[in-house]
Amino acid sequence: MLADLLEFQGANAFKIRAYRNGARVIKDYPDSINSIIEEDPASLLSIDGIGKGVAEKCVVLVETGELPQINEILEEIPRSVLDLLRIPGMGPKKAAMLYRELGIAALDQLKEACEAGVVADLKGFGAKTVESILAGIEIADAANKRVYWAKADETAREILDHMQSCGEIRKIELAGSYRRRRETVGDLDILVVSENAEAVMDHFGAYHLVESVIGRGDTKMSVRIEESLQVDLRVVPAESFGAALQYFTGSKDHNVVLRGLAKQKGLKINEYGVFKMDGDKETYVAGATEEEVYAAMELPVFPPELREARREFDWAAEKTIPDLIREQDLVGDLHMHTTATDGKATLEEMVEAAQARGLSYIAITDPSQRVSMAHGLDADRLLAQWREVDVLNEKLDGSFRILKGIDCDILESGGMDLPDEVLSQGDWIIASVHYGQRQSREQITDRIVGALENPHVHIIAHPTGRLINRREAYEVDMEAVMQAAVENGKLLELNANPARLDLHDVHLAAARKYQIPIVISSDAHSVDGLDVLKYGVLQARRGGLTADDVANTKSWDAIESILGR
Ligand code: DGT
Ligand code: CA
Ligand code: CA
Repeated sequence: MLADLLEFQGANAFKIRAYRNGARVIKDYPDSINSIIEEDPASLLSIDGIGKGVAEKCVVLVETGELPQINEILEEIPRSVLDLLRIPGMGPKKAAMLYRELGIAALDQLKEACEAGVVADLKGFGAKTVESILAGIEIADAANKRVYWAKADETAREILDHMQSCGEIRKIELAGSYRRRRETVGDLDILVVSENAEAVMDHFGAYHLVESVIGRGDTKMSVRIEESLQVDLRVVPAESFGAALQYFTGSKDHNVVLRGLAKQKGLKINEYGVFKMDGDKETYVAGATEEEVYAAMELPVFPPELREARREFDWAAEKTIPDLIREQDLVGDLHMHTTATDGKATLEEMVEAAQARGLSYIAITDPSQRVSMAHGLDADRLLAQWREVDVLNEKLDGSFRILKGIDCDILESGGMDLPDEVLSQGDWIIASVHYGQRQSREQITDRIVGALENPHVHIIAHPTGRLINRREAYEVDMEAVMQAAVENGKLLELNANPARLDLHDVHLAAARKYQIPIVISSDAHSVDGLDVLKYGVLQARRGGLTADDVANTKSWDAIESILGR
């Protein structure tokens, strides 16, 4: 990155080449630069292709996590110019020209300029170049995006499936943010134990979705697969497998804390193992399994979802690591649409599908009239649907329960989209913000708090309104919302849709502290839509929630008593 920025600025060509070579050497070097620097920074110089300047910068970077020189350059030019360099065929020189001549510093500006025809007039650009830039922007855009965990999971399973047919693999495991169940994944990290790394890497490269091989060394290989997801594969020795799994699962912050704790104990921990330090002498004490690695540190094996250096080390010290909720704990689903509005399945079909999935109750919650795009329900249509529900419940005769619900819009001006005397006849009233998302923090907070104070409302759905990779959350004072939920005995939703997962982990942890019951909901718009509940459970685990913290692990009767009925 430094090399690119320097070239962008027009610095000395030798200097640029030194940094670029250095970066490549480090990337391909079999040992991690971190551990080399930890042991003996001077030995960096013995690596071919690394000179004094590069070595010094490596030490600063590893020790402080940043480079002053990069920070200085970034004060002069916006960081977004680096996105331009992700366009295939766009080098720093061309990017610099776009920046100097046209003030273009970001992908969307470049796209506009190309479409307006001003780029084609630049020296050395022309119509053909513009065409390939436009195609390249699409690719760069996609590469910028982290993929939804659900999507990464599909890919991960397919790759594992493919790798099963390689006879040379003794162990295989996915690490990284994928294993921590983060809502989005930057790249996949696979670890393998094998006596034959070459065969494993050949097999990996032969996977049919591999678009290109980014790099291949003796034990490490990176590929790009369809739609730009990168997958890193590392072959590690059996005695280091647990240490590598721990290290590459991360998070980085979790590992930083862990290394500090190791030092205090006279130990060293890295991707090869846990070592007892005695002066210069180090003795391997653990590394084959993750259990053994954490045990050597006198720590429990943290569920990967908790490894973000938030509360997990405190919990370990207090022996209060929460017993995290599991998918099979959920017994009901309290948010879904039907063909009455924009859903694809009828009320009956949703009931059958929920029964087939082992649930014992659902709430039918089509959107209210203000949500005109979804053909939302007015009072008459809603009451008609609720009569249908009564009839169906009669037929089900207690074997399954359908709750009369609605996802009622919280109006832009505040207040609910349907009158109280209608809402009071329902079993389960959701309130949520669909419009006016650009209002001030104060306005939106007031609207939501107002809904929580309405005696007929039970829960706020997708409380921050974010759509991952597509739309930022609206401005809202979540603490005020949580306080209002506590004061009024209301619940909050964790929407399990992979694009929402809202509330997020930090909010969920806060809700747990406030003892606000969370409901994990599918917000299904079809029968298949019910299957997303599992992603909500993973997000709940990241927030440290137990089954007891989540209302729809309990019977409907128990939820009624939470609601004070
Ligand atoms: P991602 O891929 O951006 O969604 O996030 P991760 O967490 O999978 O990050 P990634 O793929 O860069 O690296 C995987 C893990 O390897 C990371 O969680 C922790 C570990 N790791 C990588 N680089 C470093 C590092 O420089 N220092 C430390 N302590 N750990 C690192
Ligand atoms: Ca990763
Ligand atoms: Ca990686």
